[in-house]
Order: sequence, then structure tokens, then C-alpha cells
Amino acid sequence: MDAIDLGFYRHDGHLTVNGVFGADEMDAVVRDIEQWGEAFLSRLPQSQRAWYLDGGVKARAVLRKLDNPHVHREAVRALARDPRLVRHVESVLGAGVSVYFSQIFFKAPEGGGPKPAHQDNFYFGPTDIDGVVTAWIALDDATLENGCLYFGDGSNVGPVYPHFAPEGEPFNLQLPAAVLGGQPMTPAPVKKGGVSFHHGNTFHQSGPNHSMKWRRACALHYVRNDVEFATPALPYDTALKFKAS
Ligand SMILES: O=C(O)CCC(=O)C(=O)O
Repeated sequence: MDAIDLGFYRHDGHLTVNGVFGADEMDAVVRDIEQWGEAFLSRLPQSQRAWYLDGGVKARAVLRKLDNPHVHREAVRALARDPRLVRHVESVLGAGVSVYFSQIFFKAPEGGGPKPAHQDNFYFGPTDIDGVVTAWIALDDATLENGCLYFGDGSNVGPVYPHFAPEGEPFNLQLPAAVLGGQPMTPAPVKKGGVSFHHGNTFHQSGPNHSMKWRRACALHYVRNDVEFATPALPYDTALKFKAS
């Protein structure tokens, strides 16, 4: 297996590696996540619906995301410690890495909503801005039509900017238009089983799903084992940190 192109990653702040996992492996994870999602949705209290449901799909209640699948599902822990993935993460961060936080992003067909531009390091507030990399695993093909990620090339070398949250959505922290103005955003389609890596400072966002197909992904937010989180913008439970190597 080829080594990750570190020069590209450090210059652009993101990198896509296709074929890390097989399509059949992704299907098995999707089946497991669907089961979990159904049970989760049936128990979801009214007070948490705004956080978890996709506001873009009006006809039915569908999940936008699930938090910390690495805590709840062995199938995701297996991905998190898989040497085919960890070797790439370690070549970016150095030896000894953990998953600090993880998310399943569902983005349902015909309306799954966009995710506004943000920097993961604003959410997490790490003691070393270069100590965090997100491995975004494509559980389906992610395309321009179904809402792939877009990245601000080179924004990884800039600062972490203040974010704002719209009224009633304290979880939806995002970069202000004044910061985003001069930053072109490059689409990054990924094949099912591929992984898109991004630096914690890299601006990124995703579009709405205009297609008839799901765009599901599992985001594993890795951190080098010596990094701590001094200024998190949301409450993260450090006890859930999972040592992958
Ligand atoms: O999948 C998405 O739409 C958003 C992903 C994201 O923000 C992340 O992985 O950090």
C-alpha cells in the first residue's frame, strides 16, 4: 500500500486516499449503524430533536448525525484501530494516536442538509493545532450531487478563527462570511471505502444532498496521545478517548 502524500497534506490541509477499506466492509458498518440509528431515533426525546434530526428532510424524521460511534459500536472501534487507517493517521501525527470524538453523518437522499464551513480546532480547542487530524471514512460514494465535503486549500496554515452559532442552534458553530469571503472551497469526492483526511484548522463544509442516494460517512477525529483539549467550544467527554495505537 502506498504511503500518504504528506507534502500535499501539509500544503493543502487535506488529502483523499481511496480504497482504504472494501465496499463490503462499508456495507457491514452501514447495516450496524442503521440498526443503532433506528433504536436511537425511537428513544430520542423532544428536547434533543433539533441536534440530531436533519432539518432538510421534511417528509419524515431522519437522523442528521450520531455522536461517538466508537463508544457505542464495536464495528466502528474496529475501523478506528485498523492498521490500514492508523498507519496513515500516524504518518500525519506521529506515533501513538487516539480517537477523541467521532460522528456518523447520514445526509439522507432528497434533502439531507448542508454543513456550514467550520474548523474542527475551534470546536475542540487542542493544545497543539497540528495534533489533530480527522479521518472521514466514506460509507457511500460521496459525490457533488449527494453532498461531498469541500475544503479551503491552504487554510490549515492560517489561524483558528472565532465561530458563531445561529439562533437556536448552539451546536452549529460556523465561520463568519467575512472570513470565508476570500477562500475558494474545493470539492473532494470520495469513493465508498476511501478516506478523506483533514487538518484541524482546515476550513471545510458539505453541500445538501440533491440525489436519490445516501451520503453516509464516519468521521474519526484523531489526536496525538500527548495533546490535550484546553479550550473546547462544546462539552466533550475526554473519558471517551479511545487509544488506537
Ligand atoms: O460530513 C459532513 O457533512 C461534515 C463532516 C465534518 O464536518 C467533519 O468530519 O469534520
